[in-house]
Amino acid sequence: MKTHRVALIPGDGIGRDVVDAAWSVLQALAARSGFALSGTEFPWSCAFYKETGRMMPEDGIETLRAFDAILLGAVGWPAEVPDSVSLHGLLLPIRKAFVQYANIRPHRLLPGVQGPLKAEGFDILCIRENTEGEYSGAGGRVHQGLDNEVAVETSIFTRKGVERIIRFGFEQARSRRGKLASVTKSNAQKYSMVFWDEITKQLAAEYPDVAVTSYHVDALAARMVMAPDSLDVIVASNLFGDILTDLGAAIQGGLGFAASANINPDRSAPSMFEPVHGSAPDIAGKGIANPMAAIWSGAMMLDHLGEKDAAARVMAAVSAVTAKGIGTVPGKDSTDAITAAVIAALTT
Ligand code: GGG
Repeated sequence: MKTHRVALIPGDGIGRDVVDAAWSVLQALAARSGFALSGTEFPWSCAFYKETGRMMPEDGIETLRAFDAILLGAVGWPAEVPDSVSLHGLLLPIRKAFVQYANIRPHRLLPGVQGPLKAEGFDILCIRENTEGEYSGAGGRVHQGLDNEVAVETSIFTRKGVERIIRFGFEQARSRRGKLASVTKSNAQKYSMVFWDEITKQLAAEYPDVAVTSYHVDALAARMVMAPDSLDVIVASNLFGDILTDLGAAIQGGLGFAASANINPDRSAPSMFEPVHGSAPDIAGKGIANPMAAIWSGAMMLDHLGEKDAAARVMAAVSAVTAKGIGTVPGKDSTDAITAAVIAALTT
């Protein structure tokens, strides 16, 4: 029987609750399917940072390389550890080291979930560039604490990085409804974003079957609210993708439903699966975190591992549960109750 080796990083806050939930759903499914999942847990988190001064050990990346996939909960919190430390000490190095350049974030309304808009057919796939751009970590500060203090943060856009993510967007659009929205702010940012627009145009010639439109990010955000049905696949830079997918999450009923996959399309290293949400300190430990985003991320992991039927079964179970109104209203059902309902739905 095939065994998939998964590194589990619950992280901080509700990360623990939602990874436990997703893992029990995946295990329940594996037991009924023809594969096994072995999980190895790593305590890398802000608590780990407080003990060791690092978000993960020096050889953390090499340790993870041995796995088929990574399932991560959330990072950030408690507040003594700056958010920039948790992000730049764990999440971003994993995405960069394993060339997980495509962050795939599906936004659609699950049955029974009431989003804030009347957008019943809402179904957008956001492809976020995940290894460079505005989150490159290049910059510095001088004259700290003085009146003339300066902070500089440089966005890095490479031809290789931009080409591969836009190409990925075209491929996704081709496999869906054939529409691609390429997002920039090239009227204001005249180097990197103009470069992005140029590459979009160049690649468009290779995809005559895909209708591509370049949008400014502000106009695209408005379109997501006013005319969501006009959109199919969105491809955006690291920062713009991060922001637009919180908007997408809101439209799909909240961050509790927003799943994501950090994919290494070449499969030269493990990919990582994580809910879009953060550690949600306000509800941490209360047992009411919505595990749907983590369970959906787990389904994306199964799909990536080649267990396509199993992935579809997880999503069918999730849909059956939300269709009954379970897990659709924040805080109404406990994490455990939602998880148990999804597991029960796997067998029916
Ligand atoms: N689920 C992972 C997590 O904690 N996300 C919070 C966050 O701020 N992520 C930023 C990013 O995805 O780049």
